[in-house]
Amino acid sequence: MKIRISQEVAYALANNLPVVALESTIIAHGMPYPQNVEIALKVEEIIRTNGALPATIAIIGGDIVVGLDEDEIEELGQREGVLKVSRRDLAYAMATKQWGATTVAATMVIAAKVGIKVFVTGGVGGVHRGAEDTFDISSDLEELARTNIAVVCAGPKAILDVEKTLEYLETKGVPVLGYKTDKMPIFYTSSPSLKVLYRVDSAAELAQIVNASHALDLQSGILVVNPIPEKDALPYKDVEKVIEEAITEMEKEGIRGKEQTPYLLTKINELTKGKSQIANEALIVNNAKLGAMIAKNISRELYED
Ligand code: PSU
Ligand code: MN
Repeated sequence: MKIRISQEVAYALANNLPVVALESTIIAHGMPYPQNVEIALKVEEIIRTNGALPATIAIIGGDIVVGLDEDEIEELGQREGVLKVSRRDLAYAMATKQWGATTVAATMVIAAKVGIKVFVTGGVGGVHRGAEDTFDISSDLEELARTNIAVVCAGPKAILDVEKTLEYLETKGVPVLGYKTDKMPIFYTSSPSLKVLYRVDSAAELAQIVNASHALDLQSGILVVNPIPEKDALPYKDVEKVIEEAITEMEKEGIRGKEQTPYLLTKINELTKGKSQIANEALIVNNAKLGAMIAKNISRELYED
């Protein structure tokens, strides 16, 4: 039972070079094979070409691995029975020597432990629609409240109750920073009515905010929301209709708990005839670029100070 950090990531961390953490639930449970592996590798490459080092995080035979290699990503993408690991599942997955794909929450825990300050994903979990009855609130939100790392995403997933998600983040003291936008991005699209907390127009400024948060030892995270590029976005009304249909189906089938998010993402992909998957790919690539730029600016400041 151990944490294995790849050689290049360990070197980069020891020398304050820019590193960007990546989650693995999106690989094992969020996208179909083989697109999941293609996208995971593409995202890594984009982070490299933008001057940072990617560190995909997962659990392999009980070991926490920071910086999966290509073969490991490939296996994670097609292996059966990979556990979806959030914070609560970490110790169990390690002790029972499982393969586990880490959610945003679990990836934040590990990334922060090894000293990574920037983490890129597609969309974060949040307060589910109907949470007033089900209490279904992703532990991603709780993790943002307790772990200091900047999470770059395209907003909360559109399947959620975004307004309640923002209220929750406000209560927990988590800033929601819009990259070059005032409007709240919600994954495949933007909210017509909800706003971000602050608009920030450069990666350099985002890096300063991350550094200030560490200087203060705030012990809570930062959510950077980066809108999907306009050309790849799906219209809000269409997305809403499809989501409502998918949720109705999910309720009919009695899907609950941690299965809900993977179920909905797959269903929406079916209902949009693959368009949501294409949007998902576009937004994560876009987030990877921004994450690398922020990480680079963080290292630069550390050197100059
Ligand atoms: N966004 C995606 N695909 C995903 C997820 C988010 O496009 O697979 C995953 C993330 O790993 C996130 C998790 O942490 O879904 C949230 O699951 P839940 O709602 O059960 O907490
Ligand atoms: Mn849940």
